[in-house]
Amino acid sequence: MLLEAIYHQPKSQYAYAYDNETLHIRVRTKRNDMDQVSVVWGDKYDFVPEKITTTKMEVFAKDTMFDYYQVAIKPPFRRFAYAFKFEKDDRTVFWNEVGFNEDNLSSSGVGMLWSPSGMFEYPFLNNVDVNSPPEWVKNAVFYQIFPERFANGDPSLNPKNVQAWTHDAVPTRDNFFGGDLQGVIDNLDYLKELGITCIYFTPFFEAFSNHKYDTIDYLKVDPQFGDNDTAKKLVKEAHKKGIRIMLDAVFNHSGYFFPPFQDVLKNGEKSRFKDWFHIKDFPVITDPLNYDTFAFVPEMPKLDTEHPEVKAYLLEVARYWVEDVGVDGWRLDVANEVDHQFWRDFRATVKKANPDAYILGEIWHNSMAWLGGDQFDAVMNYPVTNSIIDFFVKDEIDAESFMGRLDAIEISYPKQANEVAFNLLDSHDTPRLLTIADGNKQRMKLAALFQLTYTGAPCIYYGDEIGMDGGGDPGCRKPMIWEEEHQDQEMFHFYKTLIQLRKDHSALQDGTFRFLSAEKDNKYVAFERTGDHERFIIIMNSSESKLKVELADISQGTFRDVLNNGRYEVKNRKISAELEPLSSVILKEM
Ligand code: ARE
Repeated sequence: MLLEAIYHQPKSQYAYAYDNETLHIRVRTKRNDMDQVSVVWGDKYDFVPEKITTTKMEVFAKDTMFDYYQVAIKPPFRRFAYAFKFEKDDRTVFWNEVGFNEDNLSSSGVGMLWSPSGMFEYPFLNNVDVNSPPEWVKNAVFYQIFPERFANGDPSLNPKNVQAWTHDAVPTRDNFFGGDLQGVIDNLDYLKELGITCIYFTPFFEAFSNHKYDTIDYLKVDPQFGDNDTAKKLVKEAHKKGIRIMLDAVFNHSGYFFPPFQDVLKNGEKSRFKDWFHIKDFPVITDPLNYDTFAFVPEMPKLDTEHPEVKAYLLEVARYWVEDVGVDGWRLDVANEVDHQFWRDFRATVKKANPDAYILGEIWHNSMAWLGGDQFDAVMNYPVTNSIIDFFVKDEIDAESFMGRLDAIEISYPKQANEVAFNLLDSHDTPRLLTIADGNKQRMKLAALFQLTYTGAPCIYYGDEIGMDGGGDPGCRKPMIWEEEHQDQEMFHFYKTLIQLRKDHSALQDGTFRFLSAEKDNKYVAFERTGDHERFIIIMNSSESKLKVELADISQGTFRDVLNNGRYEVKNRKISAELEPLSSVILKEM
């Protein structure tokens, strides 16, 4: 037993409330080190040996170095004092807040050295502290739209010098193509046919650039896209078709032409808005920059979200779009550079307007500091994006590392945050998936198939479903291709089929996920997804060779290949399959 590898932290992703009565307790050990791990627990106000319970834990995640054990417990009085019990061969070790203990144990594991004061503790499960993301997100399939580039439904709004909307148009940092909100309304049936259930819009508020991340007026739709009535119509029409709407909140910074910033430029220290930003000295100059900005972009002055007026203004913006216009969620731009207290108040405001609204932070790194229940429901899951791409698309890691990376992400967050994680493969900030795959559509499909059968809410970047390509910003922002002869219809059919499969089976949405095979040096993985009455086994061959695979330790059952209709039997707890290079089988228990 390697005691040094053991880790647990009370009141963290290792000990949290999953719902109003259930606590999840997790502990880390060295990989393959223990025969058994348990939680030994009791009520802190009635901590007597007869009332101590021992509950076995199960391994729920592994990486190359560690096993992670988890158990769900419903303590009768919603509070709980606990220790861990580790067993290997003849050795038993207990661990509580005081330390490791092998001596002086009674048979229940509660010896003289054990008192509630030495135990780990979950003091009380208060409902308001439970991280409870909206249920609908577990079943959602998102679709990201960059409004300037999806469809032009109202040419009368076209900006000057609009470029021709052709399949080979080239986006630059500052050209315009005339996309607008009416264009989205006109194509809701297309999106419905694809099967998506929520649109994530990058910003559509009044701004100067084509991407609109440099806001001028947060309460107004950009005149190139329509007006607030168009936005209301869009929300109404989308809702009628069962499609929700999420907007982009760019609250870290405003745009250069935001009137308060213009006032500061004009009136300097005398401006009543001088404290709305982080200005180091006056007059304000851009070279060298003497105010804080997003990155080093002068057009994006950083807002002081601690300032009461700024805060009140932005919270009203958050409320307005949710309550008065009816949008269903906010994606928060540069979320990790805005103060935590702002986000706590933002959450209170948004959830008051609509308790079911989804709050999604744009954070590319570990985000536990925002996912404790008081700030965001989820984050854009770029660490998952990168793992999927490195394994299926770039062929840079083996199956064991792939599993290790995904499981390490899973253990980083409470289960409810993973269930509504925003799993994207590309976006307006990255090259398109097909381009990352160097045009290899089989590899692109492997990545998409994994995304659409994995835990968390998948998001498709507009146009991927018809085989669009494009490099990093601005290459990934081409106008959507609408001419059918230039669309990859087979790709559309692939996405549509998988989206429908996911929507038809809750096991693929919030069912349990478990790797069945992810071995060192292998280029294939197998995993199981189980729900209340359903079980799927999915095998994915990410190598350029044919694969013959036999999975062991599978409980009895007969399976059907849902995409190709073959029949598979479990014999002697084994199931075998043969796969073509770069292909997958999705087996559903019959
Ligand atoms: C423009 C040009 C770029 C140029 C840049 C800087 O297009 O080619 O490099 O200016 O001069 C928006 C526009 C961009 C625009 C940018 C600045 O969409 O086109 O770029 O404004 O005007 C980090 C942040 C993350 C941020 C990314 C871009 O953490 O929040 O950088 N993403 C959001 C939006 C963007 C948006 C902005 C922020 C600004 O999604 O679209 O840009 O409002 C690593 C790091 C991450 C880093 C990531 C990407 O993984 O760990 O922290 O994200 O790379 O760089």
